[in-house]
Amino acid sequence: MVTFLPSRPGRLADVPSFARTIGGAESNVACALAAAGHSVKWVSRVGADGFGDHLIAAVAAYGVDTSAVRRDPGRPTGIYFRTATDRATDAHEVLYYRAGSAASAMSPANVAHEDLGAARVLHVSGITAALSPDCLALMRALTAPRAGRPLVSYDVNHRPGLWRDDPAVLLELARGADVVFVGEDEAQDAWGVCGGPAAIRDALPEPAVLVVKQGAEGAMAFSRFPAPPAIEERGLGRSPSYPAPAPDSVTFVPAPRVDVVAPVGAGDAFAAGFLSGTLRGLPMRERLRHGHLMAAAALTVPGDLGTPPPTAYADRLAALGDDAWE
Ligand code: KDG
Repeated sequence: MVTFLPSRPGRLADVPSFARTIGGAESNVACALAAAGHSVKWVSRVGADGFGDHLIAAVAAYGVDTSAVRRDPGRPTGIYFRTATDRATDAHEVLYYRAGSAASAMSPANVAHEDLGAARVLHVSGITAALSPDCLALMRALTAPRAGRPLVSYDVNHRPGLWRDDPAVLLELARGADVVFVGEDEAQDAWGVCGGPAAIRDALPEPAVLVVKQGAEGAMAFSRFPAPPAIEERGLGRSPSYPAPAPDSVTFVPAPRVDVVAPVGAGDAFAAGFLSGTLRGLPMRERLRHGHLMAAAALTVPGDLGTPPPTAYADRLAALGDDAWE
């Protein structure tokens, strides 16, 4: 999506002008992963309009392969406006113009398996499921078990402003994924699951890896694999031969303290850092730390995309002892 950021704080009704930039959960993850040196392809649909040109060029400038982004001459590129985050209440206003957008017409019929290529990881977001019945069907197809499937990573991303149906479908989709990211607050809002990370894991035992984000506190990962790198080394996406549930290993990593400018995009950055660590076969603690470091970069800028520390420096921070990290 093209994103419009306000020129000054205040209510949507009072902000006089907005600056154009880019946003959208999946493209944010793609840009952050490409910035971290990974080979990334973004699969989407945008309008055959100037905003679509801008979006493709801006995402490509991060090093993302945009060859699987289709142009739709009959539908516009999705856009949205948002206000600055009120630091006292953590609230901001969002105004979406994406009903009938090119992306909302994505479906199992127009997203080709070839577009996914030989990817090791496929990252999807619950936001897409909210856009239209066709998009929900696509999400169901992508998270369905099949032989040879890439590792499917899924960020729940509950956006109450987009849901007309019951967001419980976000839980159904999560059950089909291999790696799931969910905020403790969104599990409560969308599914009514209270009681913290352990209660969320009880409600969602299927994914091999479940990462529960606890805001400024940190994040907790539940992993069914005692040696997490085995997941991607074996190329293990959910298939009919998916391994039987095993006891979890549980890893908590506190988040570094930062002066938050805007929280939007931080979850995407966290997912990118975690997936980068996953693709590199790092231990779980370091995957979570890379997630936090990328999220910190996004939290401290007004837009969705921050500038994370260079990988070599982030690796040194991620390998610190617990006392130094905290
Ligand atoms: O995660 C960031 C996204 O929320 C933002 O870029 C816009 O995709 C978006 C949405 O629907 O909220």
